[in-house]
Amino acid sequence: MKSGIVAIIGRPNVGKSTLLNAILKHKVSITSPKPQTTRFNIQAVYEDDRGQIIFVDTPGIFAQVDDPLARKINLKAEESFDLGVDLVLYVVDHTRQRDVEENKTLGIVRRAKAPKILVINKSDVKEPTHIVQYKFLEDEFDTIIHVSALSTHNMPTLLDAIFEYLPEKDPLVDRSILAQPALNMDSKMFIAEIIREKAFLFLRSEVPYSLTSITDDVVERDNGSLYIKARIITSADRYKSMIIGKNGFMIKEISMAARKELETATGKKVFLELTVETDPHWMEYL
Ligand SMILES: Nc1nc2c(ncn2[C@@H]2O[C@H](COP(=O)(O)OP(=O)(O)OP(=O)(O)O)[C@@H](O)[C@H]2O)c(=O)[nH]1
Ligand SMILES: [Mg+2]
Repeated sequence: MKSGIVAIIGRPNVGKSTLLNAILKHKVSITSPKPQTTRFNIQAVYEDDRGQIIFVDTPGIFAQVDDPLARKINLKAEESFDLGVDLVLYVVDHTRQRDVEENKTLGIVRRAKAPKILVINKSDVKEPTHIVQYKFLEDEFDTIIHVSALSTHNMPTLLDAIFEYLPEKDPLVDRSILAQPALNMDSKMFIAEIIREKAFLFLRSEVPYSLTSITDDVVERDNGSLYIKARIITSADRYKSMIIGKNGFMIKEISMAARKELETATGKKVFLELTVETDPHWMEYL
């Protein structure tokens, strides 16, 4: 039996969370076209007859740390190494140029003592490509694998390579007692994340970075439906009115998309009561 902890590292938006969901064939981590979607390390278990892998999806590392949220998220990515990782997946996006963020991320990856796999993501996109800028990495990494997390292309090859580098060890957790693969997220947190994902999708420019989301109540009613009460918390009133939108249009859109996804995930009818409030200090509680 093989087992171990595998950290997924890369600059924002390269597709780390999409990759984790693709490997697990289960959504545990939210994704969006905007950078800095993931805000905390998400741990999830994969298991088959070869053994057990605990994946840690990390927030993308970004160079500009001029606001408190960015600073905290950067620290979270580095904290994943404190878990004592057995393998690092360094994910790069060949469709984007290398930049200062990429160099900073590589610097962190280089500090890890574990074996490292270079995962070149978005292989479904042929143009534009900056693949030549990543060529120099080939000597540094134990293996290089081209994947498309979106189309799930090459996931079995990636899993084969991961198992190859993991140590012979007994499983770290008892997967049979877990209802789903996520280890450090309960259903309330997952619901809040789905709401935040929809906010990232529908809100423009800096608004998604001004907010967080909290689930207050999840009640299963006698008829089997779920009643969920949740809040979006934002740092300023001007953001609050943008999140609510004209005649409540925006909050309705976010709420409807979240409700639909939660209905699909749970197989239950969902009532979602979603409100918006202002708290300029929410980042301090993160
Ligand atoms: N075309 C294509 N798009 C992808 C692929 N993988 C991810 N994406 C897209 O890239 C964007 C970012 O994906 P995420 O998984 O949220 O990226 P991330 O690295 O987790 O980003 P942060 O959490 O912000 O660090 C999303 O719009 C994904 O749909 C891929 O293989 N091909
Ligand atoms: Mg992510």
